[in-house]
Amino acid sequence: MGKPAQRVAELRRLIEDANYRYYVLDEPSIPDAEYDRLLRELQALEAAHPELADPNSPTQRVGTAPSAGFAEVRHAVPMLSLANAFSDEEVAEFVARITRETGDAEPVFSVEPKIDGLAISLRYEHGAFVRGATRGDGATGEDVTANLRTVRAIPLRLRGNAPAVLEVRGEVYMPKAEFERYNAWAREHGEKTLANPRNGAAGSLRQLDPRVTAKRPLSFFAYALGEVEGATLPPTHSQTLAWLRELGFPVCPETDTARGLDGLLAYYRKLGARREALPYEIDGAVYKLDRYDRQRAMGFVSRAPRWAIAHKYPAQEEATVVEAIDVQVGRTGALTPVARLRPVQVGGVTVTNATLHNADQVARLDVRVGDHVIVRRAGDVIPEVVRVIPERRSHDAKGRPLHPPYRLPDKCPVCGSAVEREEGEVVARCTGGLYCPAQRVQALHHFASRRAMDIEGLGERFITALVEFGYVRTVADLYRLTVEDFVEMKRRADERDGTVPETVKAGRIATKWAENLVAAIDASRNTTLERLLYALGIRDVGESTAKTLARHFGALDPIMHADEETLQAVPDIGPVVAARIAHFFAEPHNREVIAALRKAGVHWPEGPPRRSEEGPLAGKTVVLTGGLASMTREEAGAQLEALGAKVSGSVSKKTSFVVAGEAAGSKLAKAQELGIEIWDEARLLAFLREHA
Ligand code: 9MJ
Repeated sequence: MGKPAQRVAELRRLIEDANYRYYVLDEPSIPDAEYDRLLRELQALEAAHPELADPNSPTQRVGTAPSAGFAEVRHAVPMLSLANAFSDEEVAEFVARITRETGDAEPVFSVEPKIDGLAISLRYEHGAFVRGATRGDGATGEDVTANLRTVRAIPLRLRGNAPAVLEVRGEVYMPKAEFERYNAWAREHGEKTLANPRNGAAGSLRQLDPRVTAKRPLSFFAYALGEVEGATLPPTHSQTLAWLRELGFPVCPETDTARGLDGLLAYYRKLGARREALPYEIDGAVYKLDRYDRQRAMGFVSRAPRWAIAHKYPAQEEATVVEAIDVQVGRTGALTPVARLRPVQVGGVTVTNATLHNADQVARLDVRVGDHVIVRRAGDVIPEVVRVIPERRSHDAKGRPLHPPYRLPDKCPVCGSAVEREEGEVVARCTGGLYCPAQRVQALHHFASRRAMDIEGLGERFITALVEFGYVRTVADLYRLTVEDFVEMKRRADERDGTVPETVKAGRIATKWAENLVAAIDASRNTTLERLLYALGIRDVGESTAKTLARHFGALDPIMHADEETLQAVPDIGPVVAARIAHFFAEPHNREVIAALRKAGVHWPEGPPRRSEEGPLAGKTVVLTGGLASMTREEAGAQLEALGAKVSGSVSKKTSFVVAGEAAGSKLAKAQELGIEIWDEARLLAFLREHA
């Protein structure tokens, strides 16, 4: 063997070993970066030496070229299905039957979670993975070898002494977290969501393009054998599972053994209590008579063994009827359509509402009032409608659906302000901003924050209480609050939370904090236009845009009256932000809040517009980096802006010059690399003096 061949073999072993430690032992051995490095080295070597290619190389897990379809595979040993038990009584009958027929008073069982995925069979010859197939009808399945190679939990080579032929059966599944992640991504990108992790696994394995499967985060647990040649099996199923683990197959860690009916029911309850916390979805517990000689004694009925049973948990999906579709408005103004349901038990909990996520999802599902739907509740995720049962939709005499397709309202159901949804955005939002009660806490919190109106001491806890008890509706109401209001608000909040302070119990009421708050609110009356603009919380109007607007227009009224075109003419304001600003000020509720702020005495200096076309630095973009001795960077920036410059935080080809102070780092290096003019502090000071 030449050197590359040796290294290739070594890399494959190292990578498969890391997979084994990660997926089977659950003890990651090397950092992801190291794993990626080994894989890249192997890829490079295989590319340079095509004669070393191997379909079972870990590099093949990224997926091969698409195929036209799946070949049929006949299972040498049929794949079994399990009989179900839906009650303790049915399990008791199962155990009694076994005791009666085997004479075993307290039989031992292998007890396993019933993983909700897709059953598959994996065939290994002399330790190498040669074929993988779906269960199909149990006798014949589909050849999905290329897709299964992409599932990292499935070993491509077995460890240790592998038999001549080994078929291993188990479940391919999509972990819950990956399922949620996938759906969040799909909703954001307008793609079809997966109904449940099981469909996620099934759909992924049915991809004709293995490269698509490779991107789906599937995993695998082994739980049964098919054909075996050249090995002597241990006498029990649980020992077989231990052997499979040694060979490199992940076995579900919740798997155990239990004795007699009591043992089975105790396992069922313990596993049920952990069901929601498990990282994969299960729909029951499986009990398998552990001893193979006893299994043979029990035999089969049709394709189901008489020595095993699946004890089901309450389903996580149920059918019910949509009685209405409402809209909830979140703290950021996002509108979420919610289905009001005919109450239904799902997984042991009564569900009356289910989220429809957003307008796109409603359109994709085509959910209408009156529809029969499947709702799903799993773990701590809010219940959701996963599909409509179309054949149960009601129609009128002419065969038309009784209800039209659902449309989101164009007015906010909470405050009546306009609803807008931007191009390319899935979320529709209320434009009520400051006025909308649903958005009050968030709007007030932002308004009071340090870089906005800077009301010291007015934190989220107080704001929430002020809103909940009705002391403030809009930001303007803050300016009417008295010391007495605050003291009373705090007393009510403490009473409600059961946290009455010792001082109050002792008959003393602290008021200093309230006086300080009222003083802080009063001080915030004296502000600047840019702070006010930022404080209003117009979406995408951050401090920098607020400053640009304030400088460009000089006063609030011209901004409030500017149309989108005028706003777009301002440097750095694009069409999206221009539209947001125009819509904000077009909303009568927002104008009322501004009028109320003025009336409450909030004021700011206004001046003539200062277009950046004016001044010696008009049209120049400047970056400040490093420390200056004579002033702060912010002060230097303000002086440069006063001369017409635009101050930016990052160096690019568009940068006119960089002011570099002490210990300037990467920005200076980048400027040097791009050949951009660099000023030291002395040059800056000279320039400022000259143009003062
Ligand atoms: C699942 N789905 O987790 C079996 N299964 O055994 C377990 N399925 C099974 N065992 C024989 N843990 C036929 C099916």
